[in-house]
Amino acid sequence: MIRNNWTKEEIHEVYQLPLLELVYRAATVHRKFNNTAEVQVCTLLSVKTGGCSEDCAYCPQAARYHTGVQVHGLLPTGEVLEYAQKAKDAGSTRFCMGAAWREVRDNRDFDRILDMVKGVNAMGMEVCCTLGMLTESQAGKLADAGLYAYNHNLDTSPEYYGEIISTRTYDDRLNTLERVRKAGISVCCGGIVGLGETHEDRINMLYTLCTLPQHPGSVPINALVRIKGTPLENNPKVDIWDMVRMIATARILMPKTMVRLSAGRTEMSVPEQAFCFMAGANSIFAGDKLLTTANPGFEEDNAMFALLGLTPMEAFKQEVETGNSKIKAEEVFK
Ligand code: SAM
Ligand code: DTB
Ligand code: SF4
Repeated sequence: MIRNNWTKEEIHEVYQLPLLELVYRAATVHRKFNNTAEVQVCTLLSVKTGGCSEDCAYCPQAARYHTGVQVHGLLPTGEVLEYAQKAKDAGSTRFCMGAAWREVRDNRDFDRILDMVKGVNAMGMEVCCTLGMLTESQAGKLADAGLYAYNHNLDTSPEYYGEIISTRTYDDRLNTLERVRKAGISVCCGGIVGLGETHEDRINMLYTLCTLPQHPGSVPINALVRIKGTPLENNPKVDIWDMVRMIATARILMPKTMVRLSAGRTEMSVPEQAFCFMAGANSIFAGDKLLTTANPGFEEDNAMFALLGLTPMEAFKQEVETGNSKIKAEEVFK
């Protein structure tokens, strides 16, 4: 059963189960609702990097921290589409374009983003963007251009949010998510483990996600990538078992959601990642770069998939199965 009336007490009970019992239960839910052999492979590209006005304490792209990130304006459309084609050729079925913006502005850069969305969509990939806050009209324009998903993370609990970001509020984030959902775009929304939050904060973030009007289509679980120059540079490395616990709980609460083992994989061994897949993760970012930091390359991941008996998921599978898509099955399989 897919539920969005979970209580905090129920979530707490799941989250605090003995680890192996939790993983067993999550793996059972995963087998019931999904093909566990399949993992969605997404590629990210930072189309506009650095110089961001926000103060997100984890982020290498915030202008106020000195992180050495190479700042650049919006990339030319041709360059982006070339990169998308390479990602497709390497086996990715979702392409996500990120911009270091607080919010989208109605200007020529946005028109160019719409062209990029059209171009990637025409390649038959699921196209995703993460561009900061959106108005209702901007969400509509992105949907019309063929945007499949929009990534906008809550990052942490409502209670802890103010410790991490002061230049916008949790409600700002929720409002954008609502606009995305209303425009008929799949919501991609998750968070980060390792910001200095408590277990209660993690539970409260999961509570917010699984009690949204509809579960997000995907929930990225990022391990903090510690960036020199940011306020969180000296945080302790995220414990793998904290990642496993978070992924397993997300899987139980949101059985059909794509749970993405996101940032932090370069610091995880293959056995550690295998535990995350066992606990219900069924999506990764592939390619040797996330937005600005390193990620395992395609070859390394292909070897891991071969070893673990995993195969890349085809595009638009989730929507075809759930039948609530603008995209018809015939179009997908032709
Ligand atoms: N500027 C837009 C925004 O904030 O929504 C889009 C890009 S922003 C970089 C996308 C997400 O990347 C953030 O919400 C955060 O969850 C994740 N992220 C950024 N830096 C990270 C880090 N050092 N470690 C883990 N995740 C990070
Ligand atoms: C998400 O949850 N993680 C991705 C994607 N959505 C945009 C970004 C991770 C960024 C890690 C730090 C960097 O490479 O800049
Ligand atoms: Fe800017 Fe997004 Fe980084 Fe925050 S997370 S500083 S909004 S790029």
